[in-house]
Amino acid sequence: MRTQVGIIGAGPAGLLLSHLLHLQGISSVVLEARSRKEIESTIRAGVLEQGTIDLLNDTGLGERMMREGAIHTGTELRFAGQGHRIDFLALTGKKIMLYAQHEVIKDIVKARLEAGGEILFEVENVTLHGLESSAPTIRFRYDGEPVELQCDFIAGCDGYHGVARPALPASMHTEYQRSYPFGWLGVLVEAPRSSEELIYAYHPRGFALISTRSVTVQRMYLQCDPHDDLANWPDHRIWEELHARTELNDGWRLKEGRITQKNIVAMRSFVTEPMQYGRLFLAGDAAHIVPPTGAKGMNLAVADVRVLSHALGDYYTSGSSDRLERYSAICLRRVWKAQRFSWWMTTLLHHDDNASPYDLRRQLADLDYVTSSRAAATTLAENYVGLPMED
Ligand code: RFL
Ligand code: PHB
Repeated sequence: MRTQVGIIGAGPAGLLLSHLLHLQGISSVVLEARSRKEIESTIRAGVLEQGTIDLLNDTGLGERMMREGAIHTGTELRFAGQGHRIDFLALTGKKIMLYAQHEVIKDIVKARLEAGGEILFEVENVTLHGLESSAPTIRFRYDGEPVELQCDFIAGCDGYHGVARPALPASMHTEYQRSYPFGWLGVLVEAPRSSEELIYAYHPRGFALISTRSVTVQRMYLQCDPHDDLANWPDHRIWEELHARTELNDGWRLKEGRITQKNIVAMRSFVTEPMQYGRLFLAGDAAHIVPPTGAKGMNLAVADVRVLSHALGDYYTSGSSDRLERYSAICLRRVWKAQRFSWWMTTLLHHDDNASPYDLRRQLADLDYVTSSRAAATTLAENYVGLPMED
C-alpha cells in the first residue's frame, strides 16, 4: 500500500489532519486500533474554542455542530456560596461551543468516508520504520493479514498511550511532566440543565464541574482521589458531593437525574520536545497532555494539525520543507501557554489536602481577584476561548 501521509490514530487529531490534507489534494490513510463504533461513542471532551469552531465551519465540517451544539458566551466560577460570571464575549469578543468530542469524530469520519477517504479500523501491531529516510513505512496487521504502508511522511496522532512517541529516539527528546494529586469522577446524567452555562466550583470538599451535552443529558465531574475506585462512589454519594460543592447561599439546587455512566480519570501535564523526528510528526495527545480543567486538550490537537497540514501543503506545492522543520517550534509556543493555563485553572479550583493554611488563603485571594478584576478575568477569558492559532 502507498500513500503520501500515513496517519496513526483516528482521534480528533488524525481524522482532522486527513480531512485538511484532502482539501489540499494530499492523500492519506488513517490507521485506528479501535472499531468505528468505539471511537464514535467514547465520552471525552465537550468544549470547542472559537478558533476550533471557525476551523470546522471553514472546512465544511460544522453543519451539525451549528445545529446541535450550544454556543456559550460566558462561564461561572463558584466559591464560598456565591457565583461569579466570566463574560467571554464582553471581555474578548469570542465564544465557545459545547459539542461533544465523539460528535466531532462522527462528523469527520462521515465526511472522510463520503469523500472516499481511507480509514482502517481495528488494525493491530502497528510499527514505524525508516523515519530518517525519505520513504518511511508503517507495518501493521489488518483483518489478520500483515500489511506495509509506504509513505512520504508519518503523523503520530495516536494519543498518549500510542506507539508513535516511543518510536522517537529517546536520546534526542526531552519529556517534561507533572502529576497532580487529583482525579476526576465523571458522570453522564439524564436530567434537565441546572444552569445555562458551565459551572466551575471550588469547595473545601473539592472541585466540581457542571457541564452539559444536550437539553436532556448533563455531564458532571467531581474531584476525587486519582487512585479511587468507582465502587466507592454509589449514586447517592455522588449527589451528596455534587450538591455540597455547588451550593449557593440563595438556595439554588442542582437538578438530579439518572446516572447512566461513571468513570475516573487521573490528571497529568506532559510535553515532549521536539514533537518531530525525521519524517515523523507527533500531534495532539501523542505529544502533550493537559489536565482537563482548562478544556484545552482537543483544541490543542486541532491547532497542531492545522499547522502540520499547512506545512505539508507547502512541501507538496513548492517543495519547501521550511515550515515542516519549524513545525514543533510553532506548535510548542502555543502548547506551553495552554500548559500554563491548564495548570493554573487546576490549582486555582482544586482542593489540595496537603496545602498549607497560607496556600489556601492565597488560593481564595486568587479566586477573589479573578472574579473582581476585569484585567484578571480577561486573562482567564482570552485563554479559555483560545489564544490565536499560529501558522
Ligand atoms: P485521542 O483522542 O486519544 O486519539 C488517539 C487515537 O489513536 C488510537 N490509537 C492507535 N491506533 C492505532 N495503533 C495504535 N497503536 C494506537 N494507539 C492508539 C486510539 O484508539 C485513539 O482513537 O488523541 P487526539 O486525537 O490527540 O485527541 C486528543 C483529545 O482526545 C483529548 O486531548 C481531549 O479529550 C482532552 N479533553 C478535553 N479537551 C478539550 O479540548 N476540551 C474539553 O472540554 C476536554 N475535556 C478531555 C476532557 C479529556 C478528558 N479525559 C477523558 C482525559 C475531559 C476529560 C474527562
Ligand atoms: C466536558 O463537558 O466534558 C468538559 C467541559 C469543560 C472542561 C472539561 C470537560 O473543562
